[in-house]
Order: sequence, then structure tokens, then C-alpha cells
Amino acid sequence: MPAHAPPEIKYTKLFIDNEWVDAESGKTFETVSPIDGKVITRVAEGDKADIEKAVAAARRAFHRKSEWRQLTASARGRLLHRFADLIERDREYLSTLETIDNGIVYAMSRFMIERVTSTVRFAAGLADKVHGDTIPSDFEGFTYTLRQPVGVCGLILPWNAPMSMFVSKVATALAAGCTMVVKPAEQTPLTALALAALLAEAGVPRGVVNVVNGYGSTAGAALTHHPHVAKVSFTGSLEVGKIIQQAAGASNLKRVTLELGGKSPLVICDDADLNFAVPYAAEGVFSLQGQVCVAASRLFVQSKIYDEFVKRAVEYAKKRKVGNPFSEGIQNGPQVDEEMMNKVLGYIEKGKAEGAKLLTGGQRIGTTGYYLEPAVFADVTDDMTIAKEEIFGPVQSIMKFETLDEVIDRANDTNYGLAAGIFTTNVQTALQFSNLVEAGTVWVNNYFTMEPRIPFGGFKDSGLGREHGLEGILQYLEIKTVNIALPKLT
Ligand code: TXE
Repeated sequence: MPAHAPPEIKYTKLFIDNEWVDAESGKTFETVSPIDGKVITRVAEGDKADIEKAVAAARRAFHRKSEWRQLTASARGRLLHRFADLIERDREYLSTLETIDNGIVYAMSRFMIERVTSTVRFAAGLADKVHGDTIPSDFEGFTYTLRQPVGVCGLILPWNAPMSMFVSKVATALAAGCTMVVKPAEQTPLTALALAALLAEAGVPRGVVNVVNGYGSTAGAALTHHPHVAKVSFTGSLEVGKIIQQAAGASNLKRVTLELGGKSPLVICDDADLNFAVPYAAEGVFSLQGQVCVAASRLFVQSKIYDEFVKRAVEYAKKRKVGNPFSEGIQNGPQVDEEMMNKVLGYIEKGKAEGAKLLTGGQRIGTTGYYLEPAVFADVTDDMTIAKEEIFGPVQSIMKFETLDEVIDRANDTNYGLAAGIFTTNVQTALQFSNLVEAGTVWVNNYFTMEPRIPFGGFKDSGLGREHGLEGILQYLEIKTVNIALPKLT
């Protein structure tokens, strides 16, 4: 199928116990394409009653005698490889669907699907490589540990990278042997349903993966309060992350992993090569329309190169091509919906009102779809709203600094701690910054490097736990210690 042809929408119902079903209430909701603001289709709107059904199915599938629990770890790995093969087979269809629903530039969607399959294959390989230890205890006997799946998981997804988020959580939980109920973001339900169909085709037994579309305050809340859900993995806003942790505590002390927002500092030192630093800094905040949790949204530039950097940053931003994400050469598509676009425009107004210098961009483009010109603010100070709050849009905020010591304190002066970056040719500066900055990921002379094998997550308000890497799967496993008495032979 040509990339730009409207894709056939095959799945719009809920996926429970490997069957496509309507919501108990019969309700549906619209999913709108941000490309033109038009309704793509209506999707079943699940709520508490559907979550009940889905959790019951996942619980049956987790019973010790179920087909799923009888599978060996290596068989789970083979199943995940089959899933990856099917994603590869349908890569164009899935990428097109993702672009229509989310607005992500098609070329980026195609690039990201390669990462999606490598995430699934990494999880597949991990399935039979996670094991316990034997412990030389003082106890007269033999002590060992087992790592066992935590149980039914509630996986709550955001809209900014729907397929990547789906596989990061689902493939890892499957590798661990869990069963699950997925609640995709209400803005972008379509690729999750298409991926669920591929899981069934790959041979995932009934009830292991269930997908319930719906809103956060209904379906999402029901999942986080459910007494039979053992763990919740959530990616989204800090505000909702706090609500989820409270729900976990108020119900059954669910295990919780949270990947929340950020206000990530990127530091450009005066010895940096600007030919690299300027594009990296721009891509760091403009890619995916700025709708990235690790966006380089606080850019600190050292005073000696500040004027030259700002000049080049503005030139770079002005050249960025914004438009229909299926068109050749386009670098930025639309924001995900009208609400998010207006939120970003509100921050731009605040920036101007509080005295930052808007040097380019910051306007809506046209009246169809939700397109924004990339904005560059200079002379931003730490106390301004645009330097403190997550904007989640294509807005570069440039600040000046003098010394490394000063910029480390300023970089850390935030409640967030997801990522940080530095461009410098001095290895000592790079190491000192990397040691002292409060962030889950640090990039030196690069930005955005993320792989399935590299653990990812936040310090402070940016989250709890890690996804990806070996750490990622451990979050879906419980440790059990076994002590076997073994009296000495006399
Ligand atoms: O997030 P929400 P929104 C940040 C970003 C963005 C802001 C708001 O700054 O501007 O959050 O985005 C579900 N119980 N990020 O409103 O509401 C909801 O249905 C259970 C950062 O879209 O957190 C959706 O599936 N679930 C981020 C998911 O939570 C609930 C990615 C995320 O929605 C719920 C997205 C509830 N009470 C936004 N309320 C990142 N870390 O990458 C909502 N949800």
C-alpha cells in the first residue's frame, strides 16, 4: 500500500480474551486525525465494566494451569519473535496508521517501527535469560532465588509514541510471563488494536493480552484501583502519575513503575563544535513536534558562544519544514490535538509576557490541522514559566551560563530528572557533569540515544523504576527465596 493512502481501519472494538467485543455500555468515541482535524473512525469506549471483564480474562490466563503458564520461557521468546516478524510484515500499514492517528512524520514512523521490532526481539531474547541466584547463606542448607512473574499488569499508555510505548511495556511483560490489560491513550487508540491483532496471530493464548480503549478517569482509574491487578506501568503526566501511585496504595499495594515528564537540561560549552551542537539541540526539542518526555527543553549556552549559537539556532529553526506528515521532506507534523496545540501556544504567550525574546516561530500554521512553527526563545531566565514547566511542544528556550559549577546547580534546580545532555570537547567537563547532574540518562555529544538494551527512567518527579534493559524486565518479576534444610551427613 502506498504510504499516503488512507489505511483500512480493521479494528475498532475492545480486545478481551482474544475476541473483539463492543463496550458493555455500547458507547464509542471518536478518534481524530491531527493532520486535518477530521474524524478517522469511532472506537469502542471501555469503562469500569469492561476493565472488570478484561482483568478477569487476564487473571484466568495467569492461573497456574493455564496454557500461558505452561509455556516455557524459551517458548515465550519464540512467540515474541513471531510477533516481531508480523510487525515487520505489516510495517507500512502500521506506520501509516500511526501517522494518521498521531501526526508523527511518516519517515519517523517508519524509522521508529524498526526500533519497535528490535524492542520486541530484545524482550524475546531476554525471556529465557532471567534467573535467580544461589546464595551461600549461614543457614544449614541450600538457599536460592526464583524470579517469577508478578501477575496481572495494567499498562497505561500515552499518545506521543503509541506503538513504541505499547511494545516497551507489552513485550517486556510477556517475556516475564505476566498477563495484562492495556489502556491506550484516548487520542491514539488505533495502532494498539492493530498490534493486539498481531499478538493473537502470533499465537498469544486467550486472555494474556487484553486492550481496553477508554478515558483515563474511567477505564484508567478502574485499572489502577482493581484489587486483582498486581502491577501498573504508566507513562504520562506527573499529575496522573501521582494519582496512580495513590490508587496503588489505596487498593492492593500494586507495584508501580512510572515514566513521567521532564524538563531536561542540555548544556553547550564554549569548546563545543557548533556544527554538531546546533542541530542536535534543535532536533532535541523539535523532533516529534517536541512531544517527547526527554525533550531538550532547557538549553544552557556558555556566554562566550551565546550570541553565535543563538544566531545559528534561529537559522536552523527557520529552515525546518512543517506540514502534512506524509509529504516528502517534512520534518514536523501537527501537534497531537487541538488541546495540546493550544497548551503550547499558551506557553509561548507566557514566555513573551514574562520577558523572554521570541526570535522566530511560535504561531499556528493555517487553520486546518494543528501545526505550529518551531519557536526559539532567547534570554530565558530560570524563573520563567517556560523554563520550569513541561511544554511538550516545539519550543526552544535558550539560557546563558558562565561556569560549569553554576550550570550544574541550575540544571538540577528542577523537580524533574529524566535526561540531560552536554556538548563539550573536554572529557573532564563531560565526566564531572555526568556524575553530578540529577537525571536518569545523560548524553555527551549526542542526544536521544535510546535502545531496548539501555535502561531508561527518571530521577525525582520524572518517575519510578526503569524500562528497557535488564532492569526493565525485573520490574515485572517478583523474587522468591527458597531455603532448603540440608543437615550435614555425620
Ligand atoms: O497526559 P495524561 P495528557 C505530559 C506532557 C503533556 C501532559 C498532559 O507534558 O502535555 O503530560 O498529557 C491516562 N487514572 N506527558 O493529558 O493525562 C490517559 O487516559 C489512570 C508526558 O495526555 O497523563 C492516558 O492513557 N489513567 C508523557 C495516559 O494516562 C489515567 C507522555 C496519559 O495521559 C488517568 C504524555 C487516571 N486518573 C504526556 N488520567 C511522557 N512521559 O512521555 C489519565 N489517564
